[in-house]
Amino acid sequence: MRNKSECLLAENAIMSAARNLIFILGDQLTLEMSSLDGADPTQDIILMCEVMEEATYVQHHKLKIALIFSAMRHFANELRNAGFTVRYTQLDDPENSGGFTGELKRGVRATAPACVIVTEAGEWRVLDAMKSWQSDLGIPVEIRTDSRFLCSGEGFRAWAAGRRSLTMEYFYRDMRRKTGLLMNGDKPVGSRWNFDAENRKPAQPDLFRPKHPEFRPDRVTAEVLDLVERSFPSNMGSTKNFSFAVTGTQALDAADAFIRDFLPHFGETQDAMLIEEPFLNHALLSFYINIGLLNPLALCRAAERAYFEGNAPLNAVEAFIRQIIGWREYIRGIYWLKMPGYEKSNVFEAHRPLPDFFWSGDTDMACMATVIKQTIAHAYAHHIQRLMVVGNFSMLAGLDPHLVHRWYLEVYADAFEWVELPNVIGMSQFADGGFMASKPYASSGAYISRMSNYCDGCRYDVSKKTGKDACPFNALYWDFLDRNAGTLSSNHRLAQIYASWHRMDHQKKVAYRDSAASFLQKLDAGERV
Ligand code: FAD
Ligand code: DLZ
Ligand code: SF4
Repeated sequence: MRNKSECLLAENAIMSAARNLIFILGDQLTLEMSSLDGADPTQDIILMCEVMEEATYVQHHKLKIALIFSAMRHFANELRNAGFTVRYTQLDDPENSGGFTGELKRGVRATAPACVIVTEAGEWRVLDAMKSWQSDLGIPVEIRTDSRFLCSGEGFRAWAAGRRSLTMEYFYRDMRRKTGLLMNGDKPVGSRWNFDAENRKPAQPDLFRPKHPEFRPDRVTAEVLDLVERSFPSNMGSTKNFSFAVTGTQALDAADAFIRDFLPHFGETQDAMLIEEPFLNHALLSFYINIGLLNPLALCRAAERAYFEGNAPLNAVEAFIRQIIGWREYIRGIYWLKMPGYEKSNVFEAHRPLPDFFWSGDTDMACMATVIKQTIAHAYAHHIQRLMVVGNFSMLAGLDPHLVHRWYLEVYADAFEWVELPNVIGMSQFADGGFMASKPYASSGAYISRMSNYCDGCRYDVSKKTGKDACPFNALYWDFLDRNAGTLSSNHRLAQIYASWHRMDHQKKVAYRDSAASFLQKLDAGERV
């Protein structure tokens, strides 16, 4: 790997091939990409490719592949309109080598550049491959930092060094200071850093809640949808109702709609779940932010403006900004701190395979059925659905965290390993033993009942603790704590819960254990649960 100045020197030395080949990946779709800094449309060439290696490293949801390919093709057109020459390989191109390295080699052979320029990949797997490109190709390869993030991998490592615990809240405050977002000098606007005490209420169905914007496929998208249906017929979902934004302009329209119609209520319904309203006041913007169609900092500035102009309350705006400059950046920091190897974390030694209903939603548990069916339909579920329904069930039932991670990477359109893996392994499965979260996000059915209307129509009874009609989350919750007491009972945040378990009548404990065992037996036998 060479640095920028070495690359320019190499370029000057080989005057006959002074052009650079700029390689843009499918989640780097913005003219602001660092790989394009200083690019010269009159001589540099852009390389983009749809490759089977990326499309099959997990069996991605059809909508996810379609979004990425369509956004890539639209971005290639945007680059052409800006005067660049784009070498674009489509998936079904007979010459397609099937992988990033192969396509880069073909691109170098065809264009004889002085230098290859890329922005660092978001995923460890791809960055690792990038590091061998220079020796593979025999020409300089310049890997630039991804300037879309506020905190680099090294920056996070420095922040984490010497801390006993990596509390997100402190990291977030540093990001507030760094960006000046919602700051009055060195003090937070409203004199508090965090307004979550005013957030997180249950919600009622609201016929008058505005609809999230939908974008009709154009000709470019229609071709991609056809390609995806032909090439990945057995992947999850259908492209029939594809309505994602696929250009930066459309994504900005989606962001404007969010800030106008949903941001004012964002905080208060952040944890709520309703059968009839899968999206509530969530942003539905992660897919666009993660592939480069929206700039995260610009989005936060737009949300901040809504507060200062009196269009959204502080509790909502602060919560939204915290998700992006706090959680999103923190999660990425954890990824680079812990990779490689983080994906193998399994502190509870859980080895149960995922039940078939994870791919169909065919289960009597109304909460799981709702979230999984919604995931199949939209390649989307909001945070609490991912964390407290599917994630919670997976951890309580002892599903293998590595398989859980692969499922999340497959099914959500916003899933890229750098953001998905710490959310699953660290936050939702506690598989890293508490490196990231101070206690497991485990709950019985009571939490789901309080925050949703799922239990109303469920065949299980959330108020029953044990027995075949009782909500399975109830017995699984205590059984999880009991079977993992060796790992968890010394956690001071769980002290009261373990004290309740120890005080519990022996017969009651046996009933919980038996109920959990018979549920898990049915699960293992592939019976309907
Ligand atoms: P909103 O709820 O409206 O939040 C606004 C924005 O904040 C999001 O667009 C996102 O950019 C950011 N954000 C919020 N929470 C997080 C978080 N924990 N980590 C990172 N960014 C966050 N997010 C992904 O982008 N990709 C994933 O693959 C992913 N997998 C997840 C898996 C699990 C088990 C959990 C618990 C969370 C996961 N998240 C993931 C985080 C979060 O659930 C999604 O970012 C969010 O649901 C996206 O929907 P939204 O745009 O409507 O977000
Ligand atoms: C997710 C994805 C898929 C499905 N396909 C492609 C592709 O064909 N070409 C491409 O450039 N990118 C794709 N991506 C996104 C990449 O997986 C992502 O850019 C890397 O994982 C970054 O680390
Ligand atoms: Fe889910 Fe239990 Fe409620 Fe049914 S009763 S929806 S299984 S929490």
